[in-house]
Amino acid sequence: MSSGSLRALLFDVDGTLADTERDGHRVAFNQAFRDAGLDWDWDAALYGKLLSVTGGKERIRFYLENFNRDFVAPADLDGFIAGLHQAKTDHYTNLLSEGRIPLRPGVERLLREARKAGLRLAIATTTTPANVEALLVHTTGAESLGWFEVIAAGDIVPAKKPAPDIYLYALQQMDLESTSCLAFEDSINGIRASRGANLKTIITINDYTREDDFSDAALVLDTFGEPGAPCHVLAGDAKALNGNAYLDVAALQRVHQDA
Ligand code: XBP
Ligand code: MG
Repeated sequence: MSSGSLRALLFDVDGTLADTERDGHRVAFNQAFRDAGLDWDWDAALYGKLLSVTGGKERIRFYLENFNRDFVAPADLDGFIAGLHQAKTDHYTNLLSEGRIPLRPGVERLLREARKAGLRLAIATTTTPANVEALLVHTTGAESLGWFEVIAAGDIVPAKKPAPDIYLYALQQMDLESTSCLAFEDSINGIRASRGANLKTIITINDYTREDDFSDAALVLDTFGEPGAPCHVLAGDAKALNGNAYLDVAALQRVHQDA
């Protein structure tokens, strides 16, 4: 099924590179609501429901339409949501600058190994570009922004995940066929997007996504794993890990080659 060798890796950000949603984005949304004098409070359980919609502005609108229908919206609803979302982005990037959200286990190791092996790297995410930059700068350092040939993020495509557009955009920018790449995702909306772009996909689950349907994934893991902090294969062929308890470039090549 794969054509030739593995050439590039395309990474989702939220939930995949870092566990950002419950203690990052959610907290920042609530801070922005309080700043605006709103009594809205998205607890961890409600936020899980709101995650069915990707994109922060889209998520606020979904909340109003489904969970807060009594709210009397201002005439300029788009402008109101955009203002709230800008405040949320400011709070979120501040949280990241305090070093509150680390990368998930094995992420930095795998990125470094992939670079050494000559694999090309890209990001394909629905989150705002400033959020991706802040996460990278405050974890792997400013220099790591340059590790990614393309950072495809936010409103750069109008249709967010589960639409495949953000992946198609990244592939087009890199002038690559989907069959020479692997995607890394953590959620049902994410894998719909990556598979919609015909990308073989490796999943790492998190608390919000462990019940999602990942039957279309090449491999489902709890984390990328580290030597000394083993990962567990939840679905797919455990032989892909070559006897290790972590994902490395050899394992990626094996997943990519498998029909
Ligand atoms: C991430 C998202 C984003 C973030 C919030 O989804 O849905 O909306 O939760 O970011 P994925 P913004 O991991 O599938 O890309 O508020 O900047 O939109
Ligand atoms: Mg995600």
